[in-house]
Amino acid sequence: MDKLKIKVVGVGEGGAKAVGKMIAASVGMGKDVDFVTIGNDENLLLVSAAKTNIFLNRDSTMIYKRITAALRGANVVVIVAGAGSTAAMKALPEILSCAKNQNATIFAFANRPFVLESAARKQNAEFCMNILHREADTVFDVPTEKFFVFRLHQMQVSLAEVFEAANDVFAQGVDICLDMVAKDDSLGKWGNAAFGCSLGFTALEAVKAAVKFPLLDADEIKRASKIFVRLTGGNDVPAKKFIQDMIAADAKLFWRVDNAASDKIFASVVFGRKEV
Ligand SMILES: Nc1nc2c(ncn2[C@@H]2O[C@H](COP(=O)(O)OP(=O)(O)OP(=O)(O)O)[C@@H](O)[C@H]2O)c(=O)[nH]1
Ligand SMILES: [Mg+2]
Repeated sequence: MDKLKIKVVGVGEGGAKAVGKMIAASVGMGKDVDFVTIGNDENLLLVSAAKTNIFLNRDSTMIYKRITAALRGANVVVIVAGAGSTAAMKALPEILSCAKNQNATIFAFANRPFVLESAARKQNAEFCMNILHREADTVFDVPTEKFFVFRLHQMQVSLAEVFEAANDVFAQGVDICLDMVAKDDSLGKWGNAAFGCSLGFTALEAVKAAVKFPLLDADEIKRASKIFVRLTGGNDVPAKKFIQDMIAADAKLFWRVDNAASDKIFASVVFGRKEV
């Protein structure tokens, strides 16, 4: 197959900020990736480094046209959004229908509102998560509370800092997924999924820490039906044995080792959960 054409779409303020982080971190380097943001805040879109920025306060025919033009030709569409946002309410149905119409594989990274957010946001999130689970091939559905742990070293943590952590973590997740689909585009269907990553001095140490990543439940690895592991170098034999010993007998393991000039090994794992 020809090189995959990938579109990463940040929806709302959160999605746009996560996309900004990805661009700054060169996520998707060497791949055919375009970044798109879609939102209500024109000022935020004005400072965006994404290739296309779509303002939502227009008539809906115009919005659909612009989304269609932005996603044209994509084999893979990756959506990043705060699921409680009005932007997601408005844009997600359009993005999903447009991506489906061109048979793109759809990934979504979405966070649910924090417990103290409004009932309206929680309602938005219910709607948005439902359509994502129904229409996307892979959904990383994360309660915002889970991101607190990334700022635990701070004395006081504001919600803005927790969102900032969410954006960092999602940027990392998108990076992993872009490698996952680049390896084999049939890897695109992971259902209700979760991911983790970590540095280690050895590949074994790195994978052990990655499977304990705070977004993962304790027994996630045992429940997974598909597992993708990416390592940057190291002796991967002990790491592979560790993973193989943990996963279910009928689970499918995809393994990838890249070379990187660093003393430390970086491990990333993605789990496709078994339906229970
Ligand atoms: N990942 C992430 N989520 C965020 C961020 N800021 C807010 N959220 C979540 O997303 C929802 C709010 O959406 P925003 O990202 O602010 O989107 P918006 O386009 O400003 O839409 P509205 O705020 O609803 O008008 C909230 O329910 C939060 O849980 C962020 O920076 N990153
Ligand atoms: Mg907002």
